[in-house]
Amino acid sequence: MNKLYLLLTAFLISITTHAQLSILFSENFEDNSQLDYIYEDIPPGILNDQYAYIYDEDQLPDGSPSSRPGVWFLAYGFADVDSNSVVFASNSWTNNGSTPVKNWFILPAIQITDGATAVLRWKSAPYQTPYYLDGYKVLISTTTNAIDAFTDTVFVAAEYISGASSLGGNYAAYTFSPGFVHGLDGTYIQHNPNGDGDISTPSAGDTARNIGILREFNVSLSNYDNQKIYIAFLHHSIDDNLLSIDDIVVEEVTDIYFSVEDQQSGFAVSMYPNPANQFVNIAYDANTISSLTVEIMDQAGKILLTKNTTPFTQIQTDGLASGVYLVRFTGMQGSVVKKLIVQH
Ligand SMILES: [Ca+2]
Ligand SMILES: [Ca+2]
Repeated sequence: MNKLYLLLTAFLISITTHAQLSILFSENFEDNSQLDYIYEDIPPGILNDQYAYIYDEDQLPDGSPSSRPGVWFLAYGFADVDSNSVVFASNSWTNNGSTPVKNWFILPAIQITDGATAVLRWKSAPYQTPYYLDGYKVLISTTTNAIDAFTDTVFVAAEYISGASSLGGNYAAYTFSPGFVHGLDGTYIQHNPNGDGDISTPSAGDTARNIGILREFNVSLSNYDNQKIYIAFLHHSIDDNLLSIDDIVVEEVTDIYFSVEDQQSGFAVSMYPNPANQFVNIAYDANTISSLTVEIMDQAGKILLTKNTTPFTQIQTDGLASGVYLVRFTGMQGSVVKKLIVQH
């Protein structure tokens, strides 16, 4: 009896894995000797798919006092908590108030095989915000890695347009281009303790120059099922300062498993990622569940969103505020409630 119990325990543990991730691309910039695949200043579209490219389309000279390169370069993360991480940085300080820099970082070709679950994740941080906040775009091409082939825009970070530094950290008083404004929600910024006026160590009161902390973003690649894609980070900003990106990952889920508890309850349902950012995937075992309705509720039980699912369904969560939600799954068997965390 003892032996049977032990075997059963081992069996339970072995099948409680939820999902198997395939990493299709990953770069954290930590190992300098591993970055030879990144080519510099050869116009993209000429060499083959295995290479990444950094390309200085604007050719504007540096206007900063620091002799910064015209293309992406290796640096340490700007904020104290990021300062041990090597990041990819790009300069927009040109003293040219009308022409944007266009610094491209184009990843090697990536073959998406399970678009329903494929995700691009990365982190970024501006050197300062809101004053002279740097903006950028994430673009996708499904044809070649030439710069005019990047016709799909999947993410836009806003840049500073106008507003004096005397406005401090009052983001509402500044104007920005369309897109995500880093620091607007008061998170992922560092106020600085040293009062020497240097932007690298600005004063505690200089909230116009909060230093950006690396913040993770993700976008679904569900539009690119079974396609070969190229992903580009285009630093596109007019005379601001510096931008960094880090921890770029493209991944997809190849196998989905369901927990024993879920299977025993008759609800072999998997919900991921959790915490969710822009979307959550709902997957269920079509062998045991014929149909399933999903309701996302606030903690008081008010239904915010209802969806009839297929065995694999993606639900956008970018319209939900950060917080804890209840998700009710209802099928022929009855219903079950799980917790979903949304984190922006
Ligand atoms: Ca440039
Ligand atoms: Ca890094």
